[in-house]
Amino acid sequence: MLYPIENKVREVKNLSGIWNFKMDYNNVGIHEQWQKEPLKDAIPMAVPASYNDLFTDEKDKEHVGYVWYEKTFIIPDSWNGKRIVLRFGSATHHATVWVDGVEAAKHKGGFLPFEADITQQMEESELEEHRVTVALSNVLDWTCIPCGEVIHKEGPGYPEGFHFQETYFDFYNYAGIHRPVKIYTTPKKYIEDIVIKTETEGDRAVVKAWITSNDIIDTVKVIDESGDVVSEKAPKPWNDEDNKYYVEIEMNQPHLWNPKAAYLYKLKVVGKCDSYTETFGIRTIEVTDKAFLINGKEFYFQGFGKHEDSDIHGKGMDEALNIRDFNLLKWMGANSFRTSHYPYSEELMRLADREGFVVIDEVPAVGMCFWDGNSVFAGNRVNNDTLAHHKDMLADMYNRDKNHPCVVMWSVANEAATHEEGAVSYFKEVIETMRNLDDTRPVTMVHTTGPDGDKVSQWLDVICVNRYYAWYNDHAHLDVIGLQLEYEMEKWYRKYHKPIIMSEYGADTIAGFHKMPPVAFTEEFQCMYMEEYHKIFDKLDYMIGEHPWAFADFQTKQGLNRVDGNKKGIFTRNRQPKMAAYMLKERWTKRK
Ligand code: BDP
Repeated sequence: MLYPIENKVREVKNLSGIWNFKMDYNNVGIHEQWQKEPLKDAIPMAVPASYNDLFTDEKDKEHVGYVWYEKTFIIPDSWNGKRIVLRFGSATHHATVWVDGVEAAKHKGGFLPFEADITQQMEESELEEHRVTVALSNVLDWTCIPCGEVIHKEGPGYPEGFHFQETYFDFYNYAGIHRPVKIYTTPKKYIEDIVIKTETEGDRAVVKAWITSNDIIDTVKVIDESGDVVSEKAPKPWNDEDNKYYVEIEMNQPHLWNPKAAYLYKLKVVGKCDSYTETFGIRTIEVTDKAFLINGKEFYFQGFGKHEDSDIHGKGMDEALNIRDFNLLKWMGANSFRTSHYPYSEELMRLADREGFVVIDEVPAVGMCFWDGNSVFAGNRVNNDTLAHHKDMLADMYNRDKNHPCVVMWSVANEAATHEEGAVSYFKEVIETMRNLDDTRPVTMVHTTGPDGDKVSQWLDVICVNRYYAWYNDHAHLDVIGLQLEYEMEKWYRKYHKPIIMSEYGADTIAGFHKMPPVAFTEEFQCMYMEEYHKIFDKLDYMIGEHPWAFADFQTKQGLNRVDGNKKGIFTRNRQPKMAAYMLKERWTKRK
C-alpha cells in the first residue's frame, strides 16, 4: 500500500484535528445505527491521539467496547473526475467506517493502515458537506493479535456486570484513532502499488521495480539526492498480466544506504495520467552463522526496544516526540531499534529511512504466552482465526513497509510460547508466510522460551532473546547474570548456530532514586545491571546486538510489579535521561 503523497496530479487533505466523539457505554451504537445521523451529545476529541488519558473519569478511560468518532469534510469541485480515497494510518483496534451513513470500510487490527475508495459515492452524492463516522472497538480476544480476553466476574464479591479487558502484554491497551486520517486523490487511471528491490555487484547496482497500475506507464526514473535523474527506462508488461509492469534499471557506482549514513534515491513512476514518487535505498543484507552484514560490513545492533507511548497522547502519533526520540538515539550512538510490539507509524518509518536507523519491524503478535504454565496453543485460545489474522497482519506490514531501506529484518512475534507443541505448526506457517511475502529480508522472532524448550528457531535467521536475569528471578543478585547469560547463550548457539541479539534486558529504575551500595530500582543499579550483561556480550562472537529494555518508561495496565507503568526506560517517559543513558552513550559511541 502506497503512502499518500502530493504531486501535480495527486492531492492530500489531512483530517487531523478535532473530531466529534461519543462513548458507547452500553455498546448499543451498532444496533441503533448511530452512523445514520450526526452523533448526538458528542464531545470534542483530538485525532490523532489515544482517547484514554484525555479523560478525567476512570469509567471513560477504562471503557471496554465501542467509542464513536465523527468528522465532516468537503470535497472541492476541483476534485471532480478524480479518484477519491479515505485512508486511516491506524485505528486501534477494530473499526467500521461510514461515509454519510454508508459503510465504506471495516478493518481489524490496530497498528496498520486501511483505506476506502469513495469515488463513486462522492460522485453520486449531492451533499455539500460529508460526514465520516467511525465505530471503534478496543476489545481484544483470541481471534486477533494482540490476543486478549474480556473477563466477567460475578458473585457476592463483585458489583453487577463487573468486567474488564484482560491483556497478556505489558503495555497499556490504548485505543483511538492513533495516526492521521487523510483523503487523497489520484487520477481515475492510477498507480496502485510499487515494489522495489535492489541488488548490488561490485560497484554496480540493479534496481528492480514491479508496478501495479491501470494507468499506462511511460517511464521510470531514478533520481538522486541532488535531484538529478541518474537513470530512466520504460517498463515492460510483467508476465503478460494486465496492470502489471516491470523494470530493471542498472546503476554505476551507486550511493549506498548505510546505517547512520543514509542515502535515499527516488523512483519516479510516470504514467499517462498518474505519477508516484517512492523513496528507496540501495543496501544489501546477509546473515551468516555469526554475523549480520549490511553492505558487506558486520553490523552490531545497539539501540532499543521502544514503544509508541507518551503522556497525554498515549499511542497517538506525535512528530515532535519522534524527532526528540531520534535526537536522543543519535546523541547516545544508537544505530537501531525494534518496533516492539507492533508496527510504528509510517511517519516514523520514513524518518528512520532518512536518519539511517536500522529497524527490526515487528507484527503485533505479543502476549501469546502464559507465565502460569497454562497453554496458549492448545485448547480454545489461539485458533485458526488467530492464525489467519496473524498472517493478514504480516501481509499488511509487508505491503506497507516493503520499500523502506531502514527495515532490515521482520519479527513475526514477541515472546510466544514456542515450547508448546501447538506452536510448532503455527509458527512454521507464520514464518513461511513472511518468507513468501519477502525474499529479501531475514526473519526473526523474539523469545522468552529458553533454548531447551524452543521448538521453532530452526526456521529463523537470527535468534532474538529477551532476558531478565537477576530481575524476575534471583532478584537483585547481580552476580548471577554473567554465569546464567553465558550458559544460556552457549546453549542457543550450540543448538542452532545462528547469530543472537539480546532484544530485551533491563531493570525497573525510578529516576532520581540513588543508594550506596546500590539497590534495585536505583539509577546506579540499572547501570550495574546492564554492565554485567555487556561483559558477556563482548565475549561471545555470535552476539550481534544489544537492545536494552526499554528506550523510555511507558504506561502499562495496573499491576503489583508496576508503579504507574514500566520503569525500565533508559529515559523517563518525558524523554529525560537516567544515569544509564550516559553509561550507554559512553559504550556505544566508543564502539564502532
Ligand atoms: C518482556 C516483554 C516486554 C515487557 C518486559 C518487562 O517483551 O513487553 O515490558 O518483558 O517485563 O516480557 O519489562
